[in-house]
Amino acid sequence: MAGLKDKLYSKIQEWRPRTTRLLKEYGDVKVDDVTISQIIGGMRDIKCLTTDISYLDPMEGIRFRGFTIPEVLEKLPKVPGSEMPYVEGFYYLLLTGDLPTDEDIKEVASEFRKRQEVPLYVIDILRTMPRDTHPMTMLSAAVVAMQRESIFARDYHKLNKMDYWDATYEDSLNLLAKLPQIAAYIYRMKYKGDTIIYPDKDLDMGGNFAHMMGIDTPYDDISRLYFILHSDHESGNVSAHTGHLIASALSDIYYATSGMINGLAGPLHGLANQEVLAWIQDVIHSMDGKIPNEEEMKTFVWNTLKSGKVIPGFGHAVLRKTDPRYTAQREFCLKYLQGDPIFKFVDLLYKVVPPILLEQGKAKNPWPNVDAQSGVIQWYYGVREYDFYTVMFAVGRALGVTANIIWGRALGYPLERPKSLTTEMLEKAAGIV
Ligand code: CMX
Repeated sequence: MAGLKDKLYSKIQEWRPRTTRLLKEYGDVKVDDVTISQIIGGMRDIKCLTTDISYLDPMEGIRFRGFTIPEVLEKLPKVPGSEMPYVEGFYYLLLTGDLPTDEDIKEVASEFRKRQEVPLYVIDILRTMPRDTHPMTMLSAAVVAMQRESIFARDYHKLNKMDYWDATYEDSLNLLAKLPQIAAYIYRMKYKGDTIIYPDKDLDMGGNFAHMMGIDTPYDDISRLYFILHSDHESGNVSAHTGHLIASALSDIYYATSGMINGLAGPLHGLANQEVLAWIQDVIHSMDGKIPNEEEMKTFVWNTLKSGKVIPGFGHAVLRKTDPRYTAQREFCLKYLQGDPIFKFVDLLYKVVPPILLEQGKAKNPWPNVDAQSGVIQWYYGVREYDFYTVMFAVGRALGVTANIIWGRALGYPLERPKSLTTEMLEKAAGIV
């Protein structure tokens, strides 16, 4: 058994009694009340999921295994000559809760390298799809097509429940190793005249992705940062929760990840990063290429709101302050993108949008989220096909979703099955019928 898997197994064994004890001895302890507005309103804030991979505080933002984003970026070992950590080391942290050594990272990188060859039939499927198919549809189709590779599905009838996590771990590593290549393949096939760049087995995950995209440094660091920042945001968001829900039926990692990708593809979730750039381009287009000044920008924001649309990249279901994933990317922009017109535009939005959302009085959180800033960096480094942005979000999100599913299986989380009530039952509960 390899080092990471050994370590993971010993962590699982340590953890299992905690979950068992909570369930057996304290199963009746009440954690939350549920109101009608929560039932009708998308289950906001109901405390009914558990994960140890990440925790989202409304004011502080995300912590991965207890570490804030600045801590993760500072403490994880860096790729030599780069400012950003290895994605491989970050995955080690998500899985085990421990910071990896250089040796640990080498081992994860070598596992990914061994497993990175994409089956030819996946390429055939992608090539058969009409080229104007959305890249998220292509990614989702590629992932679900690989379901036949699932070790968990193949061995399910032979497996002991206590060992489900092991086959799920194998499936996860097999899938994660291939995702950057599938994503870059979609990009080069769809937008770069089919000029495919094959992987360089000597590079780390982020470096290899940049290489296969055909974009020079510091795009390798951007890719590392991007995959890390987008990896996990607790379990309740649409993509993470979809992955968890599908996996709870003991569907394998391929089914769960494909479903996760479909949830991420919605404009209120991951697709917002594409929407931000599309919205900015619309504004610039309607100004004949000129960047609007502050007053003009305010008018555009109000016009968008008055037309009944949301301002993409702003607001959040949990956060109540500026998203630290936004801040981490903004810091990168301040260093590398000073003077870039689109960055100036986004910066102006940061100034203009929150007071307008506050004045409008609807959004509970007027501050920017991760999607407000990520497209700008991609645009600057030449990825101007903004419908591709969510694909990179999905590659990152797969790190968190798979880590959660492996742990869910290890701790024996059951089928998810909340209870529904009828409208009349709610009216009765409210005492109005
Ligand atoms: N622009 C305009 N109105 C907004 C808004 C925004 N950016 N954010 C919230 N609102 C509105 C909501 O549409 C809602 O209006 P109605 O009462 O008319 O339905 C009201 O304010 C209250 O919403 P909320 O409780 O503050 O926010 P939700 O939890 O319902 O939704 C989110 C959260 C992210 C979907 C919402 O803020 C939004 O639509 N933002 C823009 C899209 C976006 O950037 N999504 C990406 C989020 C990060 C990610 O998942 O990738």
